[in-house]
Parts: sequence; C-alpha cells; structure tokens
Amino acid sequence: MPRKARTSSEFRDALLKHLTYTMGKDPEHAQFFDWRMALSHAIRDRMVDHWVASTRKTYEQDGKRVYYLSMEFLIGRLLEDGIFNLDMVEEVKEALDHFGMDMRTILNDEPDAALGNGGLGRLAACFLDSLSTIGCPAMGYGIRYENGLFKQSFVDGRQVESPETWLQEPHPWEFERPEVRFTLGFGGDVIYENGKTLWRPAELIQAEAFDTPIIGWQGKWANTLRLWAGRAVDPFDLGLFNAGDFAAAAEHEALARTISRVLYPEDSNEAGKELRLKQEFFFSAASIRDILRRFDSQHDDIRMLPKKVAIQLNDTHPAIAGPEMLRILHDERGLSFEDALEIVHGCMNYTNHTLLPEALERWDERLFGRLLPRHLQIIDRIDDAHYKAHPHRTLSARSDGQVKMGELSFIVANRVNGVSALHTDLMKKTVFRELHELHPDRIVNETNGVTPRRWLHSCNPGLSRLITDTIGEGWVDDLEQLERLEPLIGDKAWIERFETVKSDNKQALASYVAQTHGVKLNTEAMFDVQIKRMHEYKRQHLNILEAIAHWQEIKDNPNGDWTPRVKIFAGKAAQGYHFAKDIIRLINDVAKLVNADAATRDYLQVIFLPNYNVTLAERLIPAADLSEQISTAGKEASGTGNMKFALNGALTVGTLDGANVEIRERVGPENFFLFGMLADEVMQRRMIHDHAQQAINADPRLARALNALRDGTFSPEDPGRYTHIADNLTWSDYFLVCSDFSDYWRAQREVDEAYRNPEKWAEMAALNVARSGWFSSDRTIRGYMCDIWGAESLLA
Ligand code: 26Q
Repeated sequence: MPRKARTSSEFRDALLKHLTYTMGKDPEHAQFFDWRMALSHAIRDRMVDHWVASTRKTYEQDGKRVYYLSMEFLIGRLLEDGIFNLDMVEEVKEALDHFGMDMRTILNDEPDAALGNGGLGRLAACFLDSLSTIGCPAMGYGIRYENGLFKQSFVDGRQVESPETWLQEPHPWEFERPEVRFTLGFGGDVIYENGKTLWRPAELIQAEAFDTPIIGWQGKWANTLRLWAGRAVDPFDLGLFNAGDFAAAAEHEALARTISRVLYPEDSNEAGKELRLKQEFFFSAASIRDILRRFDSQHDDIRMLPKKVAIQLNDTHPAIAGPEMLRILHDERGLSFEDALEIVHGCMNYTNHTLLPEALERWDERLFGRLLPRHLQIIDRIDDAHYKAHPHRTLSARSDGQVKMGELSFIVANRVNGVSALHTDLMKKTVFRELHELHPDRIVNETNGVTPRRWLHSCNPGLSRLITDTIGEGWVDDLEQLERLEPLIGDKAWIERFETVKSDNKQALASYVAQTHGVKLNTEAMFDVQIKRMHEYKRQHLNILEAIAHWQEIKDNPNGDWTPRVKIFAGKAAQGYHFAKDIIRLINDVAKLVNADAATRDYLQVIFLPNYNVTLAERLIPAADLSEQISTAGKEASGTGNMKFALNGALTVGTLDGANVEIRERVGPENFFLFGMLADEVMQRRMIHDHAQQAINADPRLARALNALRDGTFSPEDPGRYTHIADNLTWSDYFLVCSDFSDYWRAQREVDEAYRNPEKWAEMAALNVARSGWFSSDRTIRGYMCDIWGAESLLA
C-alpha cells in the first residue's frame, strides 16, 4: 500500500481502536503505558502487511536464504524504529497530538531490549535492519532471554548491578508460536544399533519460538527475528501436585526455563560454565532443526541444501550448530559422514570478533562430553577428516583436553571472516596462522558497518533534516550519497546550519543530564565522549589519567587560556571484572573532586553516566564533538561506535586499531587525531621488560598523575584505594597505557588547539559526515551476500 494513502484520521482511528479493544481503556483514563501499547500495536499492524508479503515472496522465489545465528541481539527500542522505517513520524505526531499526547514522552516509556553485551550484539541488530532494507531473505536466530544485560547504578561511585526485567510488562512486538516447538536433549549415552550410531539423551527440554518482524526502510521488506524460549517437555506433574508436593510439581518447568533466563554478562570468556554451553546448544540445535524443516517443506534432495541455505555463525557461540547438523544428516538421515560433512561445510560460515586469547571459547572435554557425548565423537571425526586431507598438520578442534570452538568453526566453515581490514590481517598472522596456510582462500574481510536509519536518521533528526534539505532523502538507504555534501562545506551559511545542529544536540543532552543527574554541563565546552564496555584494552584509564594530568596543569595556572572540555564516560563492567570496576570508581571519584573545584570547573568537567545502553548511546552520539577510540593497537577487532560518532559529526582521537584505520583513510588523516603505537610496535614494546617505568621516567606529567592515584588525592577517606591501579600501570601495564601516554597527551593538545577555531572544526566534522557513507551496514551486508552467502535481494 502506498504509504501516504492512509490519512492521518485513519491512523488516529487505528490508535483509538487499539487503546479501546487491545488495552481496554478509554482515553480519559489511559496512562502513558496504555498509549504506548496502543501505538505499538497500531504500528505493528502496518508492519504485518509487509511482513506477510515478504514471507510469501520468499517462499515463492525459493532463492537462497540466510540464517544469522547469534547469542546476542542488542536491539534497543523498537517503536521509534518502526515509526521511522515506516516513515510515519508526522502521522503519529498528529494522531497523538489530537489526544493531547506527546510523541517523545510515549517513545521514552519503552524499555530497551538489551539482549546483548555490546559490539557483537549491536552489530547483529544493525545487520537485521540492513538485511530487511536490502530485501535479502533472511532470519535471525537467538535466545529470548528473560533478563537482558544487567542494569548498572552507582553507590558511592561503585558499580552495582541489578536484574533487567524487560519482559515484566507485555512486549508488543513478538508473536508467540506455540506450534513451533522442538524437543532437544542433553547428556545420556551413545548407542549402536543395527550398524547405526544413535544418541539417547537423558534430559529433554523444549524450545519454543517467538517471532519479531524486522521491517526495513520504507517497509519494502520485512524479515523475522526468531528467538527461542526454554519450556518443559512435561510442564506440570499432576501426580506430585495431587500428592501435595506443589513446589516439586512445577519444578520441571522452572528448570527448563532457566536455560533462557539470563544473558551471560561477560564480553569475554570466563572459565566454561555449564549453563552457557547448554544455552549455546539449545538455540543452535533448535535453529538447525527449524532450518531443515523449512528446507524439507520445499525440497526433497538434501544435497541441494548449500544452494538454498547460508548459515552465519556470529562468533563461535553457535559453533555447535555444525556438529549438530552433521549428527542429524549422518546419524538420523543416514548420509555418509563424508557427504554430510560436505553439505554442512557448504552452508556454514563463521565471523570472528576477537583476537584476545582469553575470549576464544574452549570447553573442558569432560564437561562437553557429559552434556553432548555424541557431538564429542563427531568433532573427533571432523578432526580425522581434516587430518586425512592435510596430514602434515596436527591442528585440531579437540586437543589438550579441550574442545576449541575457534578451530572447530574454522574447519567446518566455508568462509571465515574478520570484521575490519587490520583484524582480518592479524587473524591470518596470529590465531589462525596455520589454518590459514592450509586454507588460504577461506578467510575474507567484511568491515563492520552501522545502520544509518537508527544511527543518523532517527537518533539525530536535526542533522538528518539538514542532509535531506541539502541532497534529498536518498542517503537513508544509499549512505555514500553523503559525499554530495562535500561541496557545501565551503558554504558559510550551510556550515552555520551544521554548527547549529550540533549545538542544539548538546543543549538537549545537557538538559537531559541536568534533569536525570542534577549536573549542569557547560555546553560551550567540547563534549569529549568515551562510551563502550569497560575493558583494560579499551583503556578508559588512559583517558582518565590524561584528564587528571590536565586538571593538575590547569590548577598550576588557573588563569591560563584553556580550551574548556566536558569528559563524558559511560559503560558497564562485567560483574567479576574487578579491575574494570575499579576504573569506574576512579572516574567517579575524579569527577567528584574535579567538578567541585572552583579553580578548574570552567575548563574541565568529568561525568560518568550510569547504565549505558542503546538508548543512551542514541542521546550521546549526536551531541559529541570528540570521539575517544583509544584501544591498544591490535586489540579492538573493529569497533562500531567509532563509525557512529564520525557519521554524526564528531572528530576522532584514536589509535591505528580496528576500523579506526579505515575511518582515518576515508575521512582523511587531516580530519582525524592519530596517536599511539602501531600493532607491531606494541608487540615489540612488550619485549622491553621495564617499558612502563621508562615511559613514566620520561614524562613528568604521567608520573605526577600516577602519584595522585597513590597519595589518595581522589579518595582522601581511603587513600590506598587506587594504589593497585598505579602499581599495575607501573609494574606490568600489559595494555601500554604508560607507553602511549605522551603521544596521547600531544594529540589531545592538538584537539584543544583545533577546537579553538570553530569554523575549521565544523568543516572537519562535516567532512567526517560526508565521507562516512561507506560505514553503512548496508554496504557490509552486500559484502556478505556477494563474498560469503551467494544470496540475492528479492526487491525488484
Ligand atoms: C563467550 C563465552 C562465555 C560468555 C561470554 C562470551 C562472550 C560474549 C560476548 C564473548 C564475547 C562477546 C562479545 C564480543 C564483542 O562484542 N566483540 C566486539 O564485536 C564487535 C562487532 O564485530 C567489534 O566491533 C568489537 O571490536 C569487538 O570487541
């Protein structure tokens, strides 16, 4: 249906109908919640038309389908996304206006769907958006966690976690599919019967599907996100109940549900946890069965599978999907092991997101064998087959008493990809060096991207409007059109409009921070933002040490001509990651002292905003002047926040790490503040046993800042609080904070200098916008479709 064909009064009626018949309220008594639900249902109705049409077309065309298996989908809010993708902003505003409701207030009532930890989960969500925008027939598979990523608050500056409960109120976007259920097993034995090998699991559980429509730009296409929830096979034991044991009667169900209860809140692998492995098998096995069932409904020849199905493993978390598919084809359907392996290999692909050794998944083979005895045997056979083909090597998925999910994924996959040029290059040279030598064509690069619908059009309406006024609306699904802004950057009137947008966004953020946290930010100052998971390799401590040194220097000369800055941090630390949590506390303690210092507060403010999530990122990124991307070179696989900032007109201070390298190439080195060692220099530097002390001795500013950690400046009531951080940086400093400090300081002073020339700064920022079009996840997905999946768009 043409999108403007329905009049706004029609939409108003639809809204009122849902308020009345779905929510059972009359407008007089409706709460924000009721309005949000009514609006969500009215919007959802519009999505469903497109969704049904897309599903029908996918079946009719019978092309190759893409399945994206991911333990995480960090979606954020869906209502605003839906309204923007359906291009219904004005209609919705008008309708709500009619009832005296404000759209912003309603949208802000929605909780985030936080089914992910960070970059990997958010990437999966951007990919879903792009797959639908492009019209690629695809489906996302994951877990319907009842509790998403924990909520973070601060008590005396310390991180405190509490459960996140997004499903406590009704979730209007999902469709429960009680008819789509699979029974899965764990444990038990492997038996041999009539020449066949069969697995007889001891414990059974059901996976039930919940579907969410994912609508693309202007509703031209919609795919499905299918999330699995754990259910008991035999939910309620009436015998026990009648015998009076009420708790035991419901126990099955409670146990079954724990499998989809919580998201593991780690962004790197801590020692193998049984429940985590169960979750991985649970959703991978359910997804594989669903994929095979759908294939079978349209085809009889299983050998056609690689022509019709491409499966993408989002990191190794769903790697067990490979052995499970093999088990079904070989054990259950009777294909030879070799044929089964060839089919599986033809379908599977694997994306690696990290080179950090501690984040590569490995399972103790005893634990693995206890839960998945048959899969352990299958993994051995995969190793055997690989060894037969490449006898001169002994690389294997199972060795040293462990099951190595990275090796397993590599061996099973048809294509293996990294997420930025540098990362892919390092994969070939480090973790997968030997496997890459055996399979030199297997590794490809697909540099990450972000969806411009959410990360520009919807989160930054001011900039979106300016761009559309200048070059039309085509950029929203063809982001490289932003290049056409470049000629305007010399135009004084245009650049003034560009500056006004940024300054309005800063005002908006400042009023939000004033309202929610009671802190008044200086909007004349540069907004310098570092937002991401807390991790030593991301080096939030480098940033705060520089802030401390800067503060000390301002105090030495309070009448100096300083460039005012507001340093904004946000990010969660894994519960068990004590060092990261101490960095949060340090930043909060520094903020407390510095913000209260009358001598410096006009020049330097520091704030750590609690509970970083997608929605907070949507507020912060449009308001940023400076983006901090300062990881130790070689450690950040790609980064995607870096792209969002550049696209919203922030300049980057950053190392040559991950996608920073490609961002700098594209926006131009003169529009990027580079500092720090390169990846190979980092490796060299670590060979010097006293690298940190050398750096400290050479830089009195660094020495003084570290001293302030030691002498209790920021924790007078507990002077020893930060000694261990200073000690760590002085005596070990694996992430080379000290070694990069001086160059970081230099880059920051160049940033100060540049900010003092507002016209020049605005030009540089606008060039960042104009040249960031390549970082659209639409471009990334086209790359996967062409290089990895061999899939085609079904849009005319
Ligand atoms: C593994 C085992 C057990 C428990 C948890 C995990 C686990 C969970 C999440 C391991 C890793 C993750 C997340 C990794 C991640 O977010 N990586 C980021 O991926 C982004 C998208 O490619 C990149 O841009 C980032 O550079 C990378 O850090």
